[in-house]
Amino acid sequence: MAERHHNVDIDRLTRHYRVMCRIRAFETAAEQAQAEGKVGGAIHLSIGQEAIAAGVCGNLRVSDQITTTHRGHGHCIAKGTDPEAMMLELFGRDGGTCGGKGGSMHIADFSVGMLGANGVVAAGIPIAVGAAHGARLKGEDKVVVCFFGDGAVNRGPFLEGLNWAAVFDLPVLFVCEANSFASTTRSEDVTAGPGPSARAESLGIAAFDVDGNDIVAVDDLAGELVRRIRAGEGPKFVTAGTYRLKGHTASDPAPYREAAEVEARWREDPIARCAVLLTNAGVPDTELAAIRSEAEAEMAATVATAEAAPYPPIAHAFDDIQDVGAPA
Ligand SMILES: Cc1ncc(C[n+]2csc(CCOP(=O)(O)OP(=O)(O)O)c2C)c(N)n1
Repeated sequence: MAERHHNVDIDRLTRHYRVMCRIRAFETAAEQAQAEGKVGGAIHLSIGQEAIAAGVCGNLRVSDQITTTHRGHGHCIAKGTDPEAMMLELFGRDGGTCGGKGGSMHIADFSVGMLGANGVVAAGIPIAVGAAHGARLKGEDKVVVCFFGDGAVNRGPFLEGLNWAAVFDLPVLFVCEANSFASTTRSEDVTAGPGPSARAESLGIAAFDVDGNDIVAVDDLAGELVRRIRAGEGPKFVTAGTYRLKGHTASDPAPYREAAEVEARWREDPIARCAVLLTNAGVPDTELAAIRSEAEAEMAATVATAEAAPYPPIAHAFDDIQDVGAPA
């Protein structure tokens, strides 16, 4: 496979490779655990989209913040959330990121600036903008990254959030993961006009398109935009082209698309492309294989821990729940 990058920073790219392999291994382990009936509820896999999470979050500080979606495992791991706490959460066990009461779509870890996954499409957008506005009011030096899918651009909060960020010049990087699908629908069939970036530009937000399966391109662009946002240039927008290699949920066989299409897109697997770059730069295959097997062992251990862990104590069932009072 021909790759166009030659001046590779091997250490940096190896770090990205490791992050991507850890995301892939976590999701493969979670997929397997769900197939075995060990994980309840829907899980949405970001397999094939790992370069966006790794390339963007690799440019953030722990004090920076992100919001993500129902398809958020990769963003959590790339931002530094502990995969063991995530797996405990998927299994509904004590010690999970939300005490085992939230599941895959509600993983949150404020300790590393992960403000939350969100099952409501586009709902993370105003949360990210609000976090950025809060940081501005408190005088904090913080960049907030908002990840969402190409289906989210057709919901109202997209317009509201982008408009607010532009009006107040807030430090937000919007990252649209254009994986070609919104559930069982092709995004292009339900999206008017030239696409997500044009919508951002119509509000005066500088927007950039990038190959989201090219880790070096994502890293370079995110690095530049995070620097510019931190320097006070206001919000920026990225449309990262990618492809959802798995079904909408882990249990969706995706009969609405041809197997040949999916097979062709597997040839653009961002992890395999990254491995080619590292190999061409002289990194031995044994080193890459070791990174992959370490990631697999790490995630297998999280499954073992989760299976053995207790469920949350019944006494905590009503903890962390908003008390809105009894109905009148
Ligand atoms: C407000 C709202 N409408 C509909 C749904 C059902 N739903 C869940 S995921 C999804 C598709 C989202 O597509 P996209 O934003 O592109 O993200 P992707 O799943 O591709 O990562 C839909 C319609 C929802 N969760 N929330």
